[in-house]
Amino acid sequence: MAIWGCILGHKTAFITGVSGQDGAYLAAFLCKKGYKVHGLVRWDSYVSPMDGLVRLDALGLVRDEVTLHTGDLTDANNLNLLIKSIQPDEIYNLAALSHVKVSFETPASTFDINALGTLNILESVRVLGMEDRVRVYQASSSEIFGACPAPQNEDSSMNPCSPYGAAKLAAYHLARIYRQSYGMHASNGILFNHESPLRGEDFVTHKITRAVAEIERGRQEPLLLGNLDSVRDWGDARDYVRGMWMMLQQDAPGDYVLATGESRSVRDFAVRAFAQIGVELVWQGAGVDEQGVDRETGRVMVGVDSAFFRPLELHYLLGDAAKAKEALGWQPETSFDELVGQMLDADRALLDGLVKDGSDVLCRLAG
Ligand code: G4F
Repeated sequence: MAIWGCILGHKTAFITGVSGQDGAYLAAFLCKKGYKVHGLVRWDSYVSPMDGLVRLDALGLVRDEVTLHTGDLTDANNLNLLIKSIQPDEIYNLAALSHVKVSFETPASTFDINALGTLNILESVRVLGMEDRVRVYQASSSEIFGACPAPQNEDSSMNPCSPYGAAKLAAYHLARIYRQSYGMHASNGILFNHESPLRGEDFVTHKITRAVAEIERGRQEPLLLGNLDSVRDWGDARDYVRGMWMMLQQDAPGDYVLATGESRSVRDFAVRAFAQIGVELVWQGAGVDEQGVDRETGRVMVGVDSAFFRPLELHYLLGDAAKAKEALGWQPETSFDELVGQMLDADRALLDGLVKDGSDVLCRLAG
């Protein structure tokens, strides 16, 4: 019989990818719940400020409360030893190469980390004989749906359009196979895009809010984007980490879509962000010559650069999270406008030097 005897507040969680947006928010969330949190970080997280531990720092005490372990998802032996010594009740596998465009440039390492890395976690739990006592959350992605017509839910067909999506689909199936073969409590969270002030600036939402804050402060160059017509279902990362936890509190494992059920184009996102600094964008031209212009002054604020196009684009994502709402009682709490406003405010505060590294603002926003 499974040993779920830990009193809530004394559970131990192991988070891979703890230095990323979701990892940092999840660590903060679990610490607040009284969990003992261990996190896996790559060695270079300690030396590179951009990819490093800034997010944990930004969430205040989290970094002190989290026990960090150096490791790598592709090193099975390392994972084995860590899981054996940590003896987690819950494992959240969030580590991944998460940038879809980059996955076209580094498809092999994307597969190593996103697919083989997941297999290494599942195998560690199995060979250690811990399948009855450990619950595993696998960070799946709406990218697995690819070209499937919207809205997408757990029963939709899966036709990924990128090496990233294909690797995430392999990982999704592995979690299901280990669940069915070995009775493992392994759940897939099929998350649609989720953003926050901690989002990396190479993702389109933060790239936009950062540029808008800079333009508000005198930057002259326009913001250059790729496909303006891409449609995404953008939610708030803080809502989504709560959903991850909820999945692992269920008696039985399962697969759940987390999404807002609202979709907007990249163009819409830019319009909304510029509106917050009093700029009304109007669009002129087409294709790579399209420009977003300030209606009042005629100044070009947004341009298109084909360098940001992908070899194959996933055009339309819109999630149907009815199952998560029904079975988990989960629902998103932050509206789209609040999300855009919070991201912009965090960028403003950082640029104004009100905070050294955004910590104060980010801390307030950690929720
Ligand atoms: O912000 P993005 O890079 O996110 P993308 O590719 O949708 O992936 C994110 O969400 C997935 C969940 O669906 C996660 F699994 C994944 O790990 C990641 O978190 O791009 C969003 C859209 C794309 O269609 C892209 O082509 O924005 C378009 N876009 C237009 N201009 C751009 C840009 N994307 C980026 N990154 N940079 C641009 O300049």
